[in-house]
Amino acid sequence: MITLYGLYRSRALRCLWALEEMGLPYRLVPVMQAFRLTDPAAPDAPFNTRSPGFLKLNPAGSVPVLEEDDVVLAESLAINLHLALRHGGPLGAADAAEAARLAQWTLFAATEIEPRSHPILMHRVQLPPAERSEAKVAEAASALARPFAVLDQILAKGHPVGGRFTVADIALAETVRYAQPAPALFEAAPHLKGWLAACQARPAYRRILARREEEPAL
Ligand SMILES: N[C@@H](CCC(=O)N[C@@H](CS)C(=O)NCC(=O)O)C(=O)O
Repeated sequence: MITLYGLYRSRALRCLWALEEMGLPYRLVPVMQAFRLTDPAAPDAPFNTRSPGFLKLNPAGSVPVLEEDDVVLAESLAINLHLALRHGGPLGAADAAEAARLAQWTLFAATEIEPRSHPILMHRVQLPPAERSEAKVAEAASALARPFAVLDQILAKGHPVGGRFTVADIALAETVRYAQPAPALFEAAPHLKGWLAACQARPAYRRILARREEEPAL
C-alpha cells in the first residue's frame, strides 16, 4: 500500500494527481505545514512538518513524502518519477531514451519554471496583502519569458515526451500553474496556454481539485 504524507493544498497535489492518473490505491496522511501554525511544538498542535515523527521520514521537514514498502521518498517530482518507474504504464517511460526525457522535463520544471512561477503565486495570491510585492511579480514574470517561449515551441508539437500524457506533463503543468495569476504570460504563449487548459481538464485532475476544495481551510 502506498502512503502519501501531505495536504491537497501543498506540493503533494502533483503526486496525488499522478496517483489518480495511474489508478493506484493509496492513503493520504495529513501533515500540516509548520509555517501555518503559531506553535508547531505545542502539545495540541496537529501532526506537522516539524513533528519529530515526521522529521524521521523527511529530515528536510517538507511535504510530500511517499512511503511504499522499502521506499521512503521526499521531493514531489522525484516521487512522481518513482511512481512512473514502478507503476506508470503510459505515464512512465517506454525505454531508456524516454526515461531520460522524463527526467529532462521534470528537471526543467523544477529548475527553470518553479523558482520563477512560485513567487507569482505568492505575491499575487498567497501572501497577506501587506506583504505582496508587484516588483517581485514583474521580476519573476520577466525571468519566465524565456522558459515559457521554449515550452510554447515544444508544446506546439504536442506532449513533451512520447506524444502522450506522462509525468513530465504533470511536473510542467503543476509548476506552470503557479504563474496563472499573471495571465499576460499565457497570452504570449498560446500553445502553452492551450496545453495547460487540456491538462487541467483531465478527469483525474478535476477529482483531485474537488477533494482539495473539501479539505478544511487552514
Ligand atoms: N522541493 C520540495 C518542496 C517541498 C515544500 O516546500 N513543501 C512545502 C509545502 S508545499 C512544505 O512542506 N513546507 C513546510 C514548512 O516549510 O514547514 C518538493 O517539491 O517536494
